[in-house]
Amino acid sequence: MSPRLRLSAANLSALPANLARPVYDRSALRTGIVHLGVGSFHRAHQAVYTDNVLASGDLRWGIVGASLRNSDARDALKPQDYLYTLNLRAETETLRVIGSLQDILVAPENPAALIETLCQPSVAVVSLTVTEKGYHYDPATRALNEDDADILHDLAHPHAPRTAFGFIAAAILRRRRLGITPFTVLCCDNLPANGSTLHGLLSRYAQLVSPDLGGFVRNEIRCPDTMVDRIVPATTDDDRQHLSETDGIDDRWPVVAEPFTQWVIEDRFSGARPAWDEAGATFVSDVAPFESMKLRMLNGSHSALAYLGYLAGHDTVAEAMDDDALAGFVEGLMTDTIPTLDLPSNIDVEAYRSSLLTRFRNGALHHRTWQIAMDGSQKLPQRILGPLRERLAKGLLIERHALVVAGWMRYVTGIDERGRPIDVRDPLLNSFQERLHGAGGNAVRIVGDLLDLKAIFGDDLPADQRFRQAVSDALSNIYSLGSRQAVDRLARF
Ligand code: CS2
Repeated sequence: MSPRLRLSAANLSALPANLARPVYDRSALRTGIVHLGVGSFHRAHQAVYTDNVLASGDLRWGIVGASLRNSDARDALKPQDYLYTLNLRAETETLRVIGSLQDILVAPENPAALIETLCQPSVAVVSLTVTEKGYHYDPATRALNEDDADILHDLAHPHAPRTAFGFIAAAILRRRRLGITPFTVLCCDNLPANGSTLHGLLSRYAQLVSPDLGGFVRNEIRCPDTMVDRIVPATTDDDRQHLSETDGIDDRWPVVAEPFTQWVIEDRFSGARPAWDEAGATFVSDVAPFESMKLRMLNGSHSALAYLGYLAGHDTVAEAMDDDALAGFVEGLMTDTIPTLDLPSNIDVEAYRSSLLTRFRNGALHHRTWQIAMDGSQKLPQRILGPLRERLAKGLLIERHALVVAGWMRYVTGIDERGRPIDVRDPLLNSFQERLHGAGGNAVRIVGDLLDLKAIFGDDLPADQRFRQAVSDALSNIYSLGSRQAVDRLARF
């Protein structure tokens, strides 16, 4: 085995030959993109498309990342000059060092530095992967949560904000005063109609800063819609060790992902943009059909595998897919979802469904059901309740979607089927705990208590008797039969 090398700019040329690496002059990069939320997904997706653009010779698009919460990414990546390894795994494995990330700013340490970087005239795109909860909105109505402590903080402290909205609004205001052209704001999170949702929220936030800024954001700032896709499990110590032992590379934060990647972007930018289309992305005039197909088919199935799979004792998506009951259920759930979609033209939806099943079976990825189960209150509305509403309106059966809702309810009770605690992570956790106090395993009571959460279910679903009944029956089955048996009954019908 070759001696171990610490990943860094100085060591790039000494890396093993099987590793692809940046072929461009990183010291000549300009900063064209500021990205908020430099987690693993961004580093396995947009940063890779951008690395391809840089490799084609257009050096205007270096990325400065910003962490809005903690310094972990900066601390891990700074000593290695922000280089990291992308490890794509399926039957085989490929390794590539990505060079598009130039710097990471830690916003809480120095908010002014982030605002200043956002105001550099070379910055034409501000992109975001801050996860669903980073939008501080009500998923059922898509309205800004104006009572949210962080939003109130930012309105009171515009020069030292905490949220993406606070930073972006401060930069838009300052650029406007300085006569610098506005940037495009690009949402890369799994929100429904993600660009227009972001545009509505940002406009509302700006309106609360001042009516003048509100009008400017509404009329002048563009937020194209995007559909982003690549399965990227959280990096583990085993992944680091594997890279070190197998390839001799010490990388403090490699990213492990599946080979598949897709990015569909609405071509509606204010100024210049990277030629991501020449780097594998697709530009279209309407992203909506791609986005709802992906959110409902892929992410909806993921959430089903997460709650029902976790309860059935499966640690990863691939393990859950090895269980015939769950695999059959998810296939059926997708069959039920298809009639709710307004499909992109030229899409073979059956082929799309079987490609998703194959991707979920990728045993080389350790994608934990617990990871996907996180923040369910922010995910269920677009993934499961959207298609469920449409099936209700069409008079179609809703049993499978209702079982996913019941699985989520069972999961957020915080105790698994063997009586062990579940580490539930969700911004509404306190609300769940208050509501469920003393509910025990009483399915009707749990359903009643949780359906009152209007931010998730809106006003319509709790008032719908078919929905209420289907979820109560499904939860009773989970309690009486166990989730695996409850799933098995609906796997194929
Ligand atoms: C997953 C997504 O964690 C989750 O909620 O469903 O991160 C999923 O892996 C990606 O959207 C795939 O593109």
